[in-house]
Amino acid sequence: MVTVDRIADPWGSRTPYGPGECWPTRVDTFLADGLTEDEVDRWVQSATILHSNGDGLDIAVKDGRMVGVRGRAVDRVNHGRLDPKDLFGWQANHSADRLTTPLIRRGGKLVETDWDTAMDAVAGRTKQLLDERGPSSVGFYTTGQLFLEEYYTLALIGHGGIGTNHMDGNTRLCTATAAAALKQSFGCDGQPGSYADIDHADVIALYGHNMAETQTVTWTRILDRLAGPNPPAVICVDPRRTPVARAATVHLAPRPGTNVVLMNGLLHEILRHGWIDEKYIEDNTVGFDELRTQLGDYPLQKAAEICDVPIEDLREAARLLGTAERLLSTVLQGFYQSHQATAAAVQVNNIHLVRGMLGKPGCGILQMNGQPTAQNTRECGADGDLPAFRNWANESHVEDLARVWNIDPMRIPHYTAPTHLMQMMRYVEDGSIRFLYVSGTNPAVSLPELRRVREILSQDRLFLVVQDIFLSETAQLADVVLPAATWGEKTGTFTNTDRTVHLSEKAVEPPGRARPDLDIFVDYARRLDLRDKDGEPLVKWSTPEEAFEAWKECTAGRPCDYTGITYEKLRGGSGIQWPCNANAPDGTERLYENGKFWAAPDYCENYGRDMVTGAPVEPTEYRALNPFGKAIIKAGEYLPPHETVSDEYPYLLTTGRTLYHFHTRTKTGRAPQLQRAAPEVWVEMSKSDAEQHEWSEGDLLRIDTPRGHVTARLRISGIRTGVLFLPFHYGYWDTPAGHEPALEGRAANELTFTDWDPASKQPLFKSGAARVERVAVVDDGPSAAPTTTASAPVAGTVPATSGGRDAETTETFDEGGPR
Ligand SMILES: Nc1nc2c(c(=O)[nH]1)N[C@H]1C(S)=C(S)[C@@H](COP(=O)(O)OP(=O)(O)OC[C@H]3O[C@@H](n4cnc5c(=O)[nH]c(N)nc54)[C@H](O)[C@@H]3O)O[C@H]1N2
Ligand SMILES: Nc1nc2c(c(=O)[nH]1)N[C@H]1C(S)=C(S)[C@@H](COP(=O)(O)OP(=O)(O)OC[C@H]3O[C@@H](n4cnc5c(=O)[nH]c(N)nc54)[C@H](O)[C@@H]3O)O[C@H]1N2
Ligand SMILES: [Mo]
Repeated sequence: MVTVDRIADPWGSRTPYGPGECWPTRVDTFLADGLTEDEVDRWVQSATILHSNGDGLDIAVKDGRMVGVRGRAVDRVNHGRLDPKDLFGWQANHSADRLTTPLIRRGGKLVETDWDTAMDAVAGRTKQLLDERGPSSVGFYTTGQLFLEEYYTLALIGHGGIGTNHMDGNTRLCTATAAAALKQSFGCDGQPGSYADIDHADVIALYGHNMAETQTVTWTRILDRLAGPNPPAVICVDPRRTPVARAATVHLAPRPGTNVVLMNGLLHEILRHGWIDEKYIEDNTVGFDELRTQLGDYPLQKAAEICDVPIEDLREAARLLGTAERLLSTVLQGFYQSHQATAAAVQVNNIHLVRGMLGKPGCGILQMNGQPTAQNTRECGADGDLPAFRNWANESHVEDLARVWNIDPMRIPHYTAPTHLMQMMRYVEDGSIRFLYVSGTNPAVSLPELRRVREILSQDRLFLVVQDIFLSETAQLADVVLPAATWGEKTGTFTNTDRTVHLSEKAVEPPGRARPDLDIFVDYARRLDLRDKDGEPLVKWSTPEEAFEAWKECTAGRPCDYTGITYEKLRGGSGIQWPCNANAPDGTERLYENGKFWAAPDYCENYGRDMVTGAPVEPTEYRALNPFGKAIIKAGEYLPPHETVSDEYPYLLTTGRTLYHFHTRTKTGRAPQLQRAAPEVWVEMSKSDAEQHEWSEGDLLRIDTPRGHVTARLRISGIRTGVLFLPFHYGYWDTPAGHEPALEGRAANELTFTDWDPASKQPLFKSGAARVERVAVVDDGPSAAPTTTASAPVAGTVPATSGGRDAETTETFDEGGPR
């Protein structure tokens, strides 16, 4: 056993291994207040909730309180390891400022109330609007952070009970493009690959994915391969010098907004060399000829110029991709939150399709998720899909769903695709949506163009319900605030990026009168008196396990088949990958083995969309294109971004994450070790840009776009010249009293604009142009940005980020220690 400061060393000790070997176990433990494992009363099984990895862990309980966490050695995902956010973030559950009682707005102020009063107000306003204005006046905006059972219940209430088409999740901001890209290429959502592909791959390509900071345990698996015999080559596509870039064999740092041309250039080169599997293409795909024609316009030289990347680096990346024997690709927000998000992400799928690299060990595609339970938001239909990957444009799928729910098919709106969030916000702005029920998300910090968002959410005519665990920036604008119990205080299941389903058991009681989200939704349905066609209650369950059993019925015969999973089966061991049914009782590691896809016209989840206009492909058109349900190769034409640099706004602005914080920091900002590691907002700029202005590390800068401004201290980092980066974690809940949000200007989304990818409708957080000026020379040292991450300073004089005594954790190894 060794002791490690996991703030100073976020990835912990190496356990090197070679290709095809099993990733060694390393069990990470953190117990608060110097407790030892012997002093813990109970360990309660769960999985991690601050990213999409789904690392198995046990929660330590003493005297009815959480006191720590320990990774689960038996879990297929993490083999015992934990991320710093998971080691320390649970402490937020015990914060003194948790919401413990419902709040209602009276005389302009939020005041405490009881559950009956609060829920009667919520259900009462819903009924009133349904009578006066119909179902389209009611909207739901949920998250990727609740449990499967909760989403399925919400989807039933919204789609089946109230009959509104206005239901989406913050997954729209997060993984809408992952889903869209999978639907475009394979006719259906669901990751083809498995995390275990890391054990086999000889080339790993990460596209716009800072995995080292955002899926740290999966990155540890790659680091362990890199430290072992016959390590894989790593390709990184990111304009910043992230820890991934630092470890990469080839780092391509394109100009933001040029991903499609980069991908087309790489594909052009792959085709030019004939690095393709013609038999695979012939047997298993449609659309290759169009791709070949399209790629004629994208010689490598053009990509090098538009992306401003050295052509030798592009050539080397293409060679690695083209000659890989086992290629693993991962894609995330650097692609998904750009204009042309879907077009870019689909080109990654195309590389695998033309090379026949799918459904075999090491040949995975991970169109990554971000949030821990985003996969379930999508599967359950709480986000602009129908449950269990049913196709809203296929009448027989809607009828089948109505059968499961025992309602008339006409009750389920399907005249058009479910409304996406950005459109819902427009409807709220216009006043056609008058009731918005927000659960588990904080749009007043996480949506683009915050000044507009605040205006929309504070309108008098809008009835805003916010179900959260803290009085977030959004909750402060609500008419009713519902206090939720969260992870560790309630039971449920959730599914990670590689389709692994975990059970998370209740470990402790929620604070005060807070209730699990499931109980609140069920209560809401009861008060609305929603009924099926026999007059029975529409929502027929009240416990998580009952909800799970109902969900299983809904998934029978669909791609995400859960029928072989039970709570009992999830207890004790590892998570299980869907599909899991009578044919695959232990789950399914990889999809699309032997070129079998879920893309048949009668079965597929979606017919796809035009990637330039976003128009849905018509069923007849799809049937003609893909009668036998093969994989679909879709070419993408490069279009320049809508907003780009000008004399007035000469910098490209991009935003994203740091290792130590999760989103709007409602949890990580309340965990002292994490908050200390990244206490305030900063802005990253390259050394040459800073030198040109004669600005120094730590200077206070003001960043402006036409939407607003942010002030932040300068970190001179390895970012691409001409690009600025802001972390988006810093909202206003912990700014000192008396500071006006708009004046304070520290949330990155004050700057971002209202625009989205046409196919996935995902907003563009990684584009835009900005101007920057210095407002003060600060000579009390460097900015507070972490030094261990992408924000590493170029100057060697900045003190290293470290955690200190209360950040010490332990690591326990298989056979006596790290090799
Ligand atoms: N520590 C931490 N981990 C998290 C989260 C968190 O908040 N904190 N959130 C979770 C969630 S919900 C998500 S969605 C994921 C997100 O995980 P990531 O996508 O890995 O995180 P981001 O920082 O948003 O963006 C990734 C990278 O995109 C790069 N980028 C910016 N513009 C471009 C571009 O035009 N082209 C390319 N190729 N790259 C570009 C940025 O420099 C950045 O390093 O992380 C999950 N894990
Ligand atoms: N500029 C910029 N903006 C971005 C991004 C970016 O990269 N750049 N990334 C986008 C992405 S990928 C994402 S995922 C979003 C995230 O944006 P949000 O979803 O708005 O961020 P969170 O802070 O995770 O908000 C979750 C809320 O749910 C609450 N909560 C936690 N657990 C529970 C629970 O069990 N029940 C209930 N009811 N509530 C709970 C938390 O207290 C918090 O208020 O941000 C997006 N916005
Ligand atoms: Mo996300």
